[in-house]
Amino acid sequence: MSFLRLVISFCFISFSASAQKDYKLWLQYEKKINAKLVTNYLQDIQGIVAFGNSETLKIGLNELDLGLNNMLGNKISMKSKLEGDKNIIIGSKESLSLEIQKEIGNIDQINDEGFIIKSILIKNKKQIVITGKKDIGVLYGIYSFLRLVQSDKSIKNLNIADAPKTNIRILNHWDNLDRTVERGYAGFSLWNWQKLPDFIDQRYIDYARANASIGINGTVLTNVNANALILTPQYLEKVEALANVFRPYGIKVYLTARFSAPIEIGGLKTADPKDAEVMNWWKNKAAEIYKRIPDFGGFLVKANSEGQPGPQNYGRDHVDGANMLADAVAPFGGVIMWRAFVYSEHDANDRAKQAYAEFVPYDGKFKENVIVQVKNGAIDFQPREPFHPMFGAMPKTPLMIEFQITQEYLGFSTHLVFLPKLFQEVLASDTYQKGEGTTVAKVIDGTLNKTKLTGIAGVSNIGNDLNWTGHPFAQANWYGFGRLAWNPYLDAETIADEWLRCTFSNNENFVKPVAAMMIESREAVVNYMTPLGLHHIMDTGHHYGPGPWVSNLSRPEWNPVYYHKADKNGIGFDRSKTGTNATAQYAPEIEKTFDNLETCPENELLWFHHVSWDYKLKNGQTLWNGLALKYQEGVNQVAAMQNIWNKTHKYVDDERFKEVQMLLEIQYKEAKWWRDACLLYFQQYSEKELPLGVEKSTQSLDYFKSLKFPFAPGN
Ligand code: GCV
Repeated sequence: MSFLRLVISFCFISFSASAQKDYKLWLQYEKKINAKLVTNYLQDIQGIVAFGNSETLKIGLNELDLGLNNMLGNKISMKSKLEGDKNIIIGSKESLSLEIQKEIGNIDQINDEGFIIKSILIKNKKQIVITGKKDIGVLYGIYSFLRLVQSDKSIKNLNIADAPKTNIRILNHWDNLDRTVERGYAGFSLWNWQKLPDFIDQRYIDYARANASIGINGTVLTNVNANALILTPQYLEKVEALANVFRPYGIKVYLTARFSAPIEIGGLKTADPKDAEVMNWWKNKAAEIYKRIPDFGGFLVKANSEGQPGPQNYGRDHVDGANMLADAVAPFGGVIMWRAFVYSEHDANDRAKQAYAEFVPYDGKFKENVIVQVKNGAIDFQPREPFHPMFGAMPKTPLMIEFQITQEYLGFSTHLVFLPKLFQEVLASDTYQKGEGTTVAKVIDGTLNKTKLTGIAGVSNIGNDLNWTGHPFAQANWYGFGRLAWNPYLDAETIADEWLRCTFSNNENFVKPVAAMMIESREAVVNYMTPLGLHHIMDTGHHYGPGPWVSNLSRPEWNPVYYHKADKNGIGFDRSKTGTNATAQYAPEIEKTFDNLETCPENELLWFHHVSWDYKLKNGQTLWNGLALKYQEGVNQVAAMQNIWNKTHKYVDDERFKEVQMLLEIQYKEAKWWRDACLLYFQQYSEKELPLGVEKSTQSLDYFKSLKFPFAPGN
């Protein structure tokens, strides 16, 4: 072999080894080199015995085999019978012997997707049983067990019963049929429509596996800005192929329904939901889909929002539209997820108030297989938003929350921002719907209003990039979303700890500081982009980088100036009683807190109030100084993140270490860009000097205004 070829092949080998790590997500199953640990595990496991032979169980069995033998060094054998001692027994409860069933205890403490992992004695021999009511529960139990081993947790005397708290735990892909992804920053869509249905990309299987490992059980394959073609036989055949891949992993396929599809692909003259032909068209379409995909989940619909067609085009309302579709899928057990993301160019009202104003009067009017999908906040996936007031106001309607995992407004896949911190903040917010402690989590998991249909949706950050999500740490947002959809009461710290151990290393010297860095990263992005309740001041269209000066867009509420309202007197959007009175959409306890300048949480101050530049913050600083210092704090936080990461090289493979290092360098530069551009712009109104400790910009405001990003991704 020539020297050059040797070098090339060496580079290729080292690239692929590292790239594989990037690709393997949190399912690394690294070999455990700590001999004591390995011995401890092997004292408890020698073999795996499976009862049952469904595809789902086979997947679980293979996963245990792969995971344990990778981690413990090929010491675990698969057995066909329960013999010897120290086995892991897997199977649904009813497939197990009565003797084992008796040891498991009460299976009714879990639901159909739940699992029990228990150390038991059978004929005086130690066994670990992983069981559930159904095989999908067993599979979830297996992933949970493997997570314990991956993160060096003890597996002695196990007695775990766990079950998802929501029914629909779903990714929303904003993937177009040409494979571009709206707001996608990790390459193109995974769905290769041209090669489907005959070519099954290994990626589909790996995608399903990753989702199952965190309990995600649904996927909407297509963009909410929908294309009716997906409902034609040509595409449904391809959807069917994907559904077949995902089924054994417990994942149902859903599609977005373009409301005007009866016209566009059905040849009808109208899409009026009260028209008999239209109703019939959807009924037939549903029957056609269910014939191919008997467990099809249903439709997600964006109607009369941002130019999408909907029932209002025919003088009907959201209830008419949703219920008509609900009737079409009801005979097959399907669900309609109807989005409440609406605001109108014809409504001069505060955009933040419009969805509530439109939907709350419909409370109790939707059919029982409709769930209304509400974004976490009333504007649009900002670095920080107060929880959406609809969560406190529709007790008779199932509401599911929609989070955005893809970082449209949070630095794309370039910035490291750990989103479970944001998700947790919203889920833990108290709506006071039925007094203190009635949190958003309790609304959406159905415990508050005894809602049967429950769900959590996350706008996916997945694409065909080698590492799936663009930024290695954006994988943690996919992971964290799944974990919170399973259990909306989990805390971000636990999730960061789990993810780091499974993805990188169990070494405490790595996990502790890096987990702290992840936790801090959310507040950092708020500080350097939109501190103190500022929002939607990103540049136009693509939403990357600052654009507080933008004021020339056709719809007022698309302009950042609409949101920050900076002038000589101060800054912020007055949504209190003296302003748009959006505060009145919250329960009285919350309304009072937000409405009063003195009690409004400072991190949401400028969301609810127009505040004078000289207003005194709790720390004694004037608003102007406080704002400037927050921007600087954001920059300093990113510098601190860099310091932490730079010390991790010995725990992380070269490639991922360098990827993150480079990305953090960009993030640092861009945090300064945000600080400088925003402060120079707002300074025109405050007419005040920067306080001590805030660095001065080396560029002019005109320079920042001149920056253009014509080919920004995801737009
Ligand atoms: C899919 C925001 C985004 C749009 C997105 C929309 C929505 O406006 O910028 O890209 O459209 O939200 O959630 O429907």
